[in-house]
Amino acid sequence: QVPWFPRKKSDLDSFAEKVLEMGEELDSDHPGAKDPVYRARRSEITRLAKTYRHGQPIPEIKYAPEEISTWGTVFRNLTKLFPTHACREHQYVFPLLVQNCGYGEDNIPQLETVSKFLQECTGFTLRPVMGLLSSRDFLNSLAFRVFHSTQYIRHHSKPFYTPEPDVCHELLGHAPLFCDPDFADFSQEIGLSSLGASDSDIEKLSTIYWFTVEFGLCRQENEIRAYGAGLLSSFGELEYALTDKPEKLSFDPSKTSVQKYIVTEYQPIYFVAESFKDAQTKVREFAKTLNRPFSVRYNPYTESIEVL
Ligand code: H2B
Ligand code: FE
Repeated sequence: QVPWFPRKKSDLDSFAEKVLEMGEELDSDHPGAKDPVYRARRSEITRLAKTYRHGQPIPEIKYAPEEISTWGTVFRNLTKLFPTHACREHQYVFPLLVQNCGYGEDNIPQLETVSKFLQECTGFTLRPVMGLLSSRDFLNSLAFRVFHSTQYIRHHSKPFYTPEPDVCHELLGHAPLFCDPDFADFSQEIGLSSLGASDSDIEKLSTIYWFTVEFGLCRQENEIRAYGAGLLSSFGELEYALTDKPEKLSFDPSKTSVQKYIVTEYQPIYFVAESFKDAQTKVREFAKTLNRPFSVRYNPYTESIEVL
């Protein structure tokens, strides 16, 4: 019994209402839980994501001064570390996002602007989402070169902490890398492997996603640099990850996919990739060992999946 999976890009519309947590409600320990103004703002923004459909322009959000100032604090601190800590691909594209997409400490870029820019670079697009999707839905969308992005911002009382993805994490951590062709291919490869995969294989692919797209390190000119969005959007962990405190192992899908991890603290272990191309090849080989009685290919002309 093969689990259902999306066959065409518009099938991703069916994920819009299936959000795991914090889509509409905030946990009691969320920094914004007791702030009615913040909660109202969150529901305003998530409502727009809930009704978004494939092909529509992503609604523009008019961010309030307080929201822009939170973004500014995050932006100023991270951009100090990027030159010494971010991978070369991130450093190459960041100034282009400043020039073309309104990245800056005084402006939160619009998802629509960034999505159009990504599309011109690699064909990746952003799609607004209310909150966390299931691993399966989230990974499946990568097969279509679609990245689900939140549009709200973390609570202003804790600019360096968020228990969930927010617009700082998506736009400063994830979006720049999707401009890189090899990284785009790598991400899509994980997505393709996840289509119709068993629950235990989804678990393995999620773990690979965690140690690469979220917390990946890579070797560049004999130095180790960060490319994972969880690192590139966290001032504290970005600095920590490149010290010799954590353990650093070579990225190897058969080992990486079964590594246990914690989500609430800095990672004790990171995996280092040789390059995005190499990582993609390794994931493709690994995918062949998963138990799925067919293979798939994405047809970019019809924006649909061909089952082989
Ligand atoms: N949903 C959303 N909206 N953003 C994410 O970054 C995300 C997700 N990550 N669902 C997924 C789960 C990740 O933790 C993996 C694939 O399990
Ligand atoms: Fe993320």
